[in-house]
Amino acid sequence: MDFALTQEEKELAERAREFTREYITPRAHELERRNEFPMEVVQKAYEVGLMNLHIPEEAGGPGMSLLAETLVSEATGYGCAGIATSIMCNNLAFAPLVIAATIDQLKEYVQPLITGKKVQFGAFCLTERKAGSDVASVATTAVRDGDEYIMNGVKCFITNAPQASLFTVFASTQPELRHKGLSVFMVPKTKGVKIGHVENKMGQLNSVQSEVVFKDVRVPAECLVGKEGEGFKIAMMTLDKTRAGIAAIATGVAQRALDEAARFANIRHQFGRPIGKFQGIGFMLAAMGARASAARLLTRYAAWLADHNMPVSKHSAFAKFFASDAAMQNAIDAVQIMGGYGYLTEYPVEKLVRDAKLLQIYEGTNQIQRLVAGNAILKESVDLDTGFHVEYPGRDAPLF
Ligand code: COS
Repeated sequence: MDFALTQEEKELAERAREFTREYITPRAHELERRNEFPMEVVQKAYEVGLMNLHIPEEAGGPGMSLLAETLVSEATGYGCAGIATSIMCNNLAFAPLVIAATIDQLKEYVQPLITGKKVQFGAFCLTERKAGSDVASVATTAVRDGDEYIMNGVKCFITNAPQASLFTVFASTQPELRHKGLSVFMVPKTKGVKIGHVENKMGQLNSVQSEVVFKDVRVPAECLVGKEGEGFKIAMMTLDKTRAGIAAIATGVAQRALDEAARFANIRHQFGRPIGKFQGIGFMLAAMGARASAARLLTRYAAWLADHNMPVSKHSAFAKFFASDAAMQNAIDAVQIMGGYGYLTEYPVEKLVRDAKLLQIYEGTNQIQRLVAGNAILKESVDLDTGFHVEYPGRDAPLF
């Protein structure tokens, strides 16, 4: 595998890093204290071309790769995981549409949102109070009525919902069929769509999550994406791709924790020398560096597999759980290395701990990722007599 980035990817990554240095890192703490959606920063990210990268050219987007998106998410995640989530969330909202909508649907419903002067938002509405990990338990319904569907239900923990003008909603068209009865709809903000309770969180305060209430919403039948009953598979195919984006934000957090800890370990003197010169600290820095690098490699490999239309479930699960665990561990280690200073809110690392925790939870808990990866490994298991894979989904996929 060639690890070199293309010229376009290098330029994009540099633009994202510059943007982060100028607009995110210096303001992340101050914005966090306001505890509101960081609209000016996200608007700027939109203006400099860091959003909606995967929308195909035929629908007005740049048609870039998943790898390109991960470069932006790592760079912005380095500055602030919450702001990175706010910037990245359109990727999640629009991914099911890029996967399963027709070009005409994309042109009509997505293109106007990504080509204006003002940034606009989509929101991915899957989770409900009683349907988190267990997607098949979605209770929101969409009942066909002539050339419309009538939608009822309540979604929760929906990122960017208060800002959104288009909702990608997973609803049951045949509840008795459980996962085979789920369908996906594009729902513009219209009569009957209301924002409910806005969540108060421990971290990622620069991103906003809320309930979305659908009460007798009349959704035109043309807003059904794919066919009735395809919603569960579309959700899984979406998450297979977007989890690399979370892994990328996590890589940014893991790297930031390392950089802050290393800087401190160089300048903080105790017992007549920089504390980094003590093996106890040096070994911690080494492990933190290895974690950040491994997280980056797993993330880019997952994105590369998806970009080459190869099976990606297992590797996006690896990337998501490994990178977010790395972010969490590195953040905790950075606080430890910085001692009392690490625990103070005027230093950046306590925020990394609070932000990293959510990375282990959203877009599928790390336990769900291990379940997905474990199941994939069982399916690929090798017949010890012949040496052939029993059921290997990607014979052409290069081994990592
Ligand atoms: N791509 C395509 N199809 C997939 C798939 C994938 N990655 N994963 C599963 N499917 C298909 C299966 O092949 C199966 O198809 P059939 O019914 O035709 O046989 C169907 O989907 C059901 O699969 P499975 O039995 O594995 O589903 P489970 O209900 O056991 O759930 C998990 C599987 C737990 C992995 C899934 O529900 C999940 O990812 N949950 C986490 C959801 C999540 O991330 N929530 C966070 C909120 S989103 S921000």
